[in-house]
Amino acid sequence: STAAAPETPKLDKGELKAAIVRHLHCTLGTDENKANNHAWWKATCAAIQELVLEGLRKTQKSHYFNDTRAVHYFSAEFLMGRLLSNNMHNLNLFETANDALTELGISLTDVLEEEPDMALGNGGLGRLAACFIDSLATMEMPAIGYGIHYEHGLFRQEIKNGAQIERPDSWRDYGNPWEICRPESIQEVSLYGYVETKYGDNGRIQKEWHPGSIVKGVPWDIPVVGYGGKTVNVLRLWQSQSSGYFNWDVFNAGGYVDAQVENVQAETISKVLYPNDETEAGKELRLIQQYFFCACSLKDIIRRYKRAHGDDWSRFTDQVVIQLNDTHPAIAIPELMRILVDRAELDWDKAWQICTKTFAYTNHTLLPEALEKWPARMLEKILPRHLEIIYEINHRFMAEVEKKWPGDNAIKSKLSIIEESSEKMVRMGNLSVIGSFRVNGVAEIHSMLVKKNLFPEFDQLWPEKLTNVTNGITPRRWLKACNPALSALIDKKIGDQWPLNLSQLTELAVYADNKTFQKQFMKVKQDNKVALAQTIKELTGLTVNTDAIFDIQIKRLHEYKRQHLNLLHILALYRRLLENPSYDMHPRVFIFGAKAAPGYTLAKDIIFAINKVAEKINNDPRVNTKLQVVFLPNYRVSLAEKMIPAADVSEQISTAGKEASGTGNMKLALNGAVTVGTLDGANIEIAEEVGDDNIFIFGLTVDEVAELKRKGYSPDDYYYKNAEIKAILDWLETDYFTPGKPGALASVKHSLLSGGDPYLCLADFDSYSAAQEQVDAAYRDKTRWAKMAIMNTAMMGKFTSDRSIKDYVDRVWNLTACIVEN
Ligand code: 26Y
Repeated sequence: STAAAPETPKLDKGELKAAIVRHLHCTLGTDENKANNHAWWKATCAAIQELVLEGLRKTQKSHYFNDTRAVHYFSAEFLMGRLLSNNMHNLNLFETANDALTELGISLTDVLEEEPDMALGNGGLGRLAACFIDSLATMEMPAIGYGIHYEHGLFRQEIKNGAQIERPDSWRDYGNPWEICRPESIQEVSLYGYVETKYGDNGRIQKEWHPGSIVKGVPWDIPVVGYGGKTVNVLRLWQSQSSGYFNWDVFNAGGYVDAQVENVQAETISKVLYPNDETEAGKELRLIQQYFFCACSLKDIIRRYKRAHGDDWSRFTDQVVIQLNDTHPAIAIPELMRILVDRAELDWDKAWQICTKTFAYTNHTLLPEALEKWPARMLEKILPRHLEIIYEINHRFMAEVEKKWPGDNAIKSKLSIIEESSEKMVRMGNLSVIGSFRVNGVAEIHSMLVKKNLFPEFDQLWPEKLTNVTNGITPRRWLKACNPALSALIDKKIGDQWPLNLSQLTELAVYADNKTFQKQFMKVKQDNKVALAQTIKELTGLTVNTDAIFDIQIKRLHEYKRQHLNLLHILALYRRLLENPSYDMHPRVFIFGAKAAPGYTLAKDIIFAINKVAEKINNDPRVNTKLQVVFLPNYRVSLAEKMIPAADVSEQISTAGKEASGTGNMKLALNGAVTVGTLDGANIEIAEEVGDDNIFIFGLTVDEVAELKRKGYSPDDYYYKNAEIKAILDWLETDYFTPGKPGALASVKHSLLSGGDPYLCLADFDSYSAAQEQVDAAYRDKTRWAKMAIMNTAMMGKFTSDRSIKDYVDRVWNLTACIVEN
């Protein structure tokens, strides 16, 4: 590993104590007697931030003097979670801080709870970006994350009478101690207006965009501390602000009130994160958000490049690589072309050569509803010059297609950036493939499907372009910090270098059969379950049985992820227990965490159904010693950190071919949970690593799903042929779970019948139920289960995000580490 080893802490306990108290006095204006936990949190952050900023200065100096090539990770989402604990761990100051605060009479655990999550993302894609910037800094790679400084992150979820309510997330209301405003790097971004065609003296056609309005982008920098504390990179997030001379098309010298309207419009751009994932939100504001952060970021990159290289563009692609996290920042491609052609006056071919050596694109989904398309009319209104450039890119690309497939109009219309539907649409996926030098999927099977089903012709045209980089997770947050007891046990057995070289965990495998180690490992799990039970009690009032199997499904609520398949199985267990009170099963607690997109009705209905079924089962003394169901509200990074260490079973049950990778699957397995999963996404690679004995695979494969769909899938067949399925679905339509309100859960039933069930829940039900019986049997054999759990932790080395980053470095970015001197 190229990463640096953790150093002795830069401060001792006494110095840290003094720094915290100094900030309590001089930054917070309070004292030890008056300060509440929030003030202690802020003072502790400020003390840590001093060291962080020292590292930042040294890093920036090193990068500047070495004139390093850097990756620029463009992402509309960065799901960072909390930073204090992470920064302390990465600076090797966690223990010191714990001791320092203890001596001050303060609990570090309580102080950490004061920090609001930085929830500037929806789920997997946003959290992946956060893990990647952690690994980049740890591996001492010159890198910068670029995104949006949303005023409101993903909504806070409340559950009222079983239903999801969305409340605004106000993570910055009392200040963010980590961010630094950089007014010296403010950028301006144009919108709307029209394009003028001019004829230059050289006879050359010149295009000039006369914008209708201009907004300011204010950068906020969040330091990203690598493990070991040497490299400190930055995450630069743009906040929109009125430029003062905001001048909308129809603006006429209005007064003070009109000026306020402009301010509001400009500030709206970075106001909220769109709470959708996997379903396209065709909103004008979303396009403006995307363009806003891409344009600011490109200007920032070019300013930095010009400071070192002046107007000589010849070295640009040696210094700059831009990774597009899905198509959300794809508008950066025509924006760079505009800058090069209209502003720098390079000829098209030269500009295009630069562009296609600069961008690489990661695809995260095959679901058609998540592939972004923008109406050409909308682009024309907001970004008129960009639409022209896209047409020109497409025109030239179509000529290439004609060369490869002469006269084949079907292929042309499929590969065209422009979809000639009743309303002309711009396909951002096609634009991203055409404008990038590399395109990757996020797990082996997903990348294979990207090649075979999504972009087969692009793969024929450019056989080197499409590739795979399997996702990963940072073991610093997702084992060392979130599971201190397991980390300490691992340290004792194999030393403390595993956070930097996760493959070392295989050294645990020799202890998988060792009775003493099994006891120690399962004792840690048990303690973590007791701690989670306490959290469950606080959040829901429910007392759960900590001797039960903790069976956890945590992820966004979506039909393809099939939380409702889990629910059907819970209902099956409930029925079996009612019909046969001595039905033999080990007690199990099913635990869910999930947010639904606010406009996704069926997803919200499934949350409601889970909560109503939970209420009934938990209050039914006939079954509740064996079966309990918990829905934990407001699932987020900091709650995941409490749930994952306590999981016995990890539910990864998406329809084969639908989950691009999954990353929660990796976090749970790393913490010793055993997966019940389909052959989908990274589950396949997890199964390869842990071995068939240490995972429960069920369900149709990708090929079998395709075959069933081809033959014509009819869920009603299963309903009428399988008495248990019929009974369960009919049960949902009664008022059993919603007394006095029959039919309140009927939408879930009907979504699964008569031409419904698009994700084949009923087809996979029996196989799932059988897998769950195997889980039950395995858990009752304590030795067998302990071995399985240990083997999961031991074999997860592949899934460190350090390995993913190494793959990107080798196969996409071509970076070299820059060692930062201390
Ligand atoms: C177009 C817009 C509404 C949109 C916004 C967010 C579309 C998609 C998304 C987010 C997608 C996402 O989170 N995808 C997940 O990416 C993870 C990281 O690669 C994968 O592990 C996971 O399988 C995939 O669903």
